[in-house]
Amino acid sequence: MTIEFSPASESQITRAIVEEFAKEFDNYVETEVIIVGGGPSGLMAGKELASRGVEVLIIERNNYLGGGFWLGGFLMNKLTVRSPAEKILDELDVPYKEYSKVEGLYVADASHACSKLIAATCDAGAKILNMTALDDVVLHNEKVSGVVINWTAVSSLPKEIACVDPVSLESKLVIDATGHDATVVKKLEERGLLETKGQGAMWVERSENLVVERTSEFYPGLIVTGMAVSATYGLPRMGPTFGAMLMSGKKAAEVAIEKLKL
Ligand code: 48H
Repeated sequence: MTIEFSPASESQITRAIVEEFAKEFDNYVETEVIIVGGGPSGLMAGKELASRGVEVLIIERNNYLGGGFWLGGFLMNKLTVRSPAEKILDELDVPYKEYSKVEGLYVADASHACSKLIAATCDAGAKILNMTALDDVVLHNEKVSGVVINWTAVSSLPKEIACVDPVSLESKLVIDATGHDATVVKKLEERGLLETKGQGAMWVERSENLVVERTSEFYPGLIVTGMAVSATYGLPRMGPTFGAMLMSGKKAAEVAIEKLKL
């Protein structure tokens, strides 16, 4: 079988990429919401916001999205959610089954769940900058007003051969979805503007409801979601069960929408 691909030269392919990237980047230099971290909570927040018509940009330091959602527990490609979070798996059209010995505990294939969530977030219209790491925050009049970013690779270059200045993006709100590191919150803590408690020990039955409950604006302009909430408030951890991550992402989006209305 012979297939004839459309003609395109090397330079045309390069221009297609550069021009489209530049146009999109330019649109998001000033935007409504920037989410730092493309794990389950950040993706969920991005999907909800974009599907409600909010301009949203997700900054992810890895070359892949999904964070800890890809692996589930202990490299076994299975993750769990506890009721009522299976409703989110239904929304995402992720197949799952109830664990036969525990009512309300559901098991899904991690790679299937993660790829569906990524696809839903992109389909909703959220834009992604990957291989891009948070370097700092933009702070105007004691309100987080954007982020300072650099290519992830820059941090692994020896300082003596490359000093690459980062660039800044402005936004009405920033969401810290960076997981256990709570990287955005830590930028404010480094300056003595707030204090975090560090993550608590494992206690699944106490952890998930608390994460969702505490998902909120932690500092003017900065909403915290997912494991960043645990690290910020010193809440117990929950191990490889992801319902709270998804529900916290949804709540972060609701909080953002309320703030954007003000
Ligand atoms: C750009 C960054 C930066 C940065 C980090 O870890 P994640 O999956 O986070 P959550 O909160 O959405 O989900 C947590 C979950 O995966 C988990 O670990 C659970 C439930 N643990 C329970 C337990 O007891 O251990 O995703 C965070 C994302 C990752 O993709 C990072 O690469 C990214 O944020 N990220 N991106 N700039 N400075 N720091």
